[in-house]
Amino acid sequence: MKSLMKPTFLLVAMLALAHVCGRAAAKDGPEDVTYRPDVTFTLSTGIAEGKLVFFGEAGDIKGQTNPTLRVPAGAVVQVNLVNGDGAIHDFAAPDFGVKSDQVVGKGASTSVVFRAEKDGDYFYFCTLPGHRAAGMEGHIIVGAPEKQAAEAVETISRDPTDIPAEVGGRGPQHVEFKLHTVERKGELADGTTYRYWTFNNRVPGPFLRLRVGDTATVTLSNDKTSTMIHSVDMHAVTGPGGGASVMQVPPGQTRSFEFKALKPGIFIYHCATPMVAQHIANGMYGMILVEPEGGLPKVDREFYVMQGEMYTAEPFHTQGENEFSLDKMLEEQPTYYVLNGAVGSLTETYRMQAKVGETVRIFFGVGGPNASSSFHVIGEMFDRLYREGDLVSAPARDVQTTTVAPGGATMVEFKVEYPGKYILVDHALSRMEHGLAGFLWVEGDKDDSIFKPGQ
Ligand SMILES: [Cu+2]
Repeated sequence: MKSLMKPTFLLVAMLALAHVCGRAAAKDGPEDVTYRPDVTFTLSTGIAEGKLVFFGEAGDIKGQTNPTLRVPAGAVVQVNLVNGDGAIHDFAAPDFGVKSDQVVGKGASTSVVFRAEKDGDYFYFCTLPGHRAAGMEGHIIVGAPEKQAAEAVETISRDPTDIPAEVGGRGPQHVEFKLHTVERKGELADGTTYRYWTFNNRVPGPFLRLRVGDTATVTLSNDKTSTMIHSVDMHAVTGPGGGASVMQVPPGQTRSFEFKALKPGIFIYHCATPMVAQHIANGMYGMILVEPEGGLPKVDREFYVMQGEMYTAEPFHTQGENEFSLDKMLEEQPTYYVLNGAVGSLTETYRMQAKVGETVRIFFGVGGPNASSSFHVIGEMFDRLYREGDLVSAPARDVQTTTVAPGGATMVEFKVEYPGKYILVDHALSRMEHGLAGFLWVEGDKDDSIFKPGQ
């Protein structure tokens, strides 16, 4: 038993030692049990949904992945770990000073014992390199901890299907876009909150849609609770600052400007108030689509996805409210990479879905502020790639991965031919461990001629 023996955990260590002796004795005779755990959990290791996980093996947690272990304060807790997959794993809960032996080989097992001294929400995980990041992590909740996450925080994530109807074949007209800048708390990751700056309460901001030749009035009202001036620079606008030169709006005020959409394309807009990178990092970006004359080709599904980076003073996935880090931003060292504003937006909060045989279109933009994306959908190719958001030239065909610059966007289309889960990634894949992923679920019949699992 490789318990990390801090003095405060002496009792725990003694219990653990007693446990080891008990186990050793059991081989030769009746087990001399010198402690009695108040609660026992059995976990096994395995793979679920493409992640490494712990499974609950018995009792209330049976069948759950990375089950939350709930124990009364003061309880003596035993955790048994069974190797279910043949790789090497262990179980650690550093807040209780415990780390198990490694379980090597399928069926190997070990156990740890500790006393859950203090109310709270703690982590357990596997300490093998990369295993925690790959999914082997769960919570130990002792007693009735202060409800850290009890305060309901409305999601900050933009629904990827929140897209206005296509323009189609209509003639030019006048349109109105209303933006409202709001600074508000949002959930950045499970149990992690952050004070975002938003257009219309969500990240990214609203998807704006018009056609070439349209004139548009853009009105921006900055909420009276804001602490900052905010503005908007639209890359679809021809004119000083993309509008930002006349749109620096103090809290509680409203400004507007009018522009004519001279060029078709899929464009980014963002706040352009100093320090601009900070306003973008905090969530102030969105997309504006200027459709070409006659509209876009017909597709069955459209999705609105934007990548951004977040810079927090605290390490990745620190519980509670996290603060912006200017140093990390200036050094371009993001703590998080996210799609649609938060970790899990497109894997848990919203479900992107299509049916076999349908054609999917993704408007993909990078708010940044700094990192380019190597956009890729695992298990698919882009049948048509409108490079750099160019909707005039013929699209590129059958492309695997495309580079999208900060302040840039692309449009991709592909038919989905086989059911399953297709993962949207930035193929700089370390970023997946910083939160970046999205799922496209495809439902329908399997076609063995396209894909067929072997034995
Ligand atoms: Cu701003």
